[in-house]
Amino acid sequence: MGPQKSAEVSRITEEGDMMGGDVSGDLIMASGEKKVAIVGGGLVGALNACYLARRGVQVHVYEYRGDIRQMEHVPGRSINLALSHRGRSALARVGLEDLVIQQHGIPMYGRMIHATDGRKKVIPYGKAGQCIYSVGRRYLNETMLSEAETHPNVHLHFNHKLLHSDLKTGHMVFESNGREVQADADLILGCDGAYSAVRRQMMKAPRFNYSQTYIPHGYMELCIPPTATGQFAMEPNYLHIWPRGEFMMIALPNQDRTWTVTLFMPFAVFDRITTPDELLEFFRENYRDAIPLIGEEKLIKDFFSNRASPLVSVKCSPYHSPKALIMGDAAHAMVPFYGQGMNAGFEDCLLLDDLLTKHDMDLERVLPEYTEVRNPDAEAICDLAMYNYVEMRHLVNSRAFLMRKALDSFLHTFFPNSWTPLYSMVSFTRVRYHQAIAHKERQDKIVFGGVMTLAAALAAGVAYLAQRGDLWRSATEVVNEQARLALSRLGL
Ligand code: FAD
Ligand code: EGU
Repeated sequence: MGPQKSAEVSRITEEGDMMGGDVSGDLIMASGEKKVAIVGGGLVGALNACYLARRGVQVHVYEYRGDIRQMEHVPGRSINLALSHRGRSALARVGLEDLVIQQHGIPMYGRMIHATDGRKKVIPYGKAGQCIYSVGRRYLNETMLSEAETHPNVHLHFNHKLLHSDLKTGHMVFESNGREVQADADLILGCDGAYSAVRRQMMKAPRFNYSQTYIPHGYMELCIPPTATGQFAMEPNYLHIWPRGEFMMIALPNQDRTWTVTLFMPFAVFDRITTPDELLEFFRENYRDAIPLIGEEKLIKDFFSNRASPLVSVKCSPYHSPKALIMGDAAHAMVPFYGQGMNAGFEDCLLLDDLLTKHDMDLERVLPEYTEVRNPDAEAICDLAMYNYVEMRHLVNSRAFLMRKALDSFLHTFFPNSWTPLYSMVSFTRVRYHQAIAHKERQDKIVFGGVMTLAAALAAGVAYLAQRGDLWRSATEVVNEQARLALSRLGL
């Protein structure tokens, strides 16, 4: 809060009536008069609004930013995202899957790997036709906000920044256009992202677990424009990857035939590139084929007018307080190396919806069960994403790693029903993340067992041959001995 506000703080209460009065512990939201406050109108907050709208409760979304539907440029993170099965399932339940995918999704049927020498190789995601979708963050967010707004019980409050909250009573204080605004709710859904203000409040409660890790890598978004004839400058239906060990670049297609290219590298490397010549030198060495696609001038302009953004991973528990629940990045921010942050956040909405139905809106049952069920899976996908961040550096040089990957897809093509690679379980099923890890560990044992069996068989074979060699030798010796004996008996 700015210091100038203290003198003239205007305290207004929105919506007149305060539904947060019943601190008595009656948290069954059966009536349509109950109020749910969603803090954050980003991807997860907007989807949650669509879900809650259908339950007839009063839904109030408080978003820090202005209405992105009225903005020319939306500042902030990643322009497009990979939408896969979990996210699609969550959109489907509120009737948005087809709209998002058919109108604005660009299918990606596999990865296209760009080698340093410019050679390209496709590795499909799965069986023919299996794909993930590149969708625009802004389009997705706007679509969900507009769907939510079609329900008369949904109220969107833009330019509202949560400053303080009491998660026992449901009381909230916002800053809006320089004024302080108060509100109350029966339930606060903290969907306010990786730097969540609702979570910050939860951290003040005893026995709240929290850990965060910033990785040494940052990311910067660049852009590949359409060709002179207005076409995609690369094969559009793939996720393009330039794996380079310590660095990596990834590109997803946009609706307007541009590409959003995301450069991941250690901040230390970003810092070492200080002049246009150093930048071009770096690109010539590592991403030569991308230079003409981006354009030298544009590359220089965009790189030096941008700055690298940090990547944080957050784990915490529990996700609930008496009258609050954190969801999406607020509960489980992860590094983006599995393309699952939004997908996991959307799946959160599915789970909450399931539990609200199961317990007939009884929050005293819903909230603890939500934490209990979701926490192992959220931490599992945070771990998987972090593991992949480490693993991806071996993508270029480790032969054993590449062979393991090849074996995985080989087994998947021949035993599609019993052999599923981890990425496939993560992106193409709703197998619980923690179970996907367990499944992978079982398969690793089988592969390890298989390799060991093969090695053992090989060793046995060699030993056998060696032994046969010995036998042969001893047999020859025996024969010779017998021959000598026989000859001596004959007196020769
Ligand atoms: P956010 O999208 O961050 O939304 C939070 C909202 O809360 C914002 O609108 C913010 O303005 C608002 N807010 C914050 N504080 C306050 C406050 N105090 N008061 C009121 N409002 C507030 N995920 C995928 O599934 N696939 C991908 O391909 C993918 N790629 C990614 C690439 C990169 C480089 C990054 C960084 C992430 C990627 N993700 C991807 C992850 C994805 O972006 C996030 O998981 C997703 O945006 C989380 O949604 P959210 O609604 O929880 O948080
Ligand atoms: C990273 C940044 C390719 C968008 C992991 C694959 C990602 C995305 C992969 C970003 C990679 C890495 C998978 C999907 C997806 C791959 C996946 C990663 C979308 C193991 C905009 N990852 N991402 N794995 O398989 O399962 O294609 O920023 F480069 S989608 Cl790091 Cl499936």
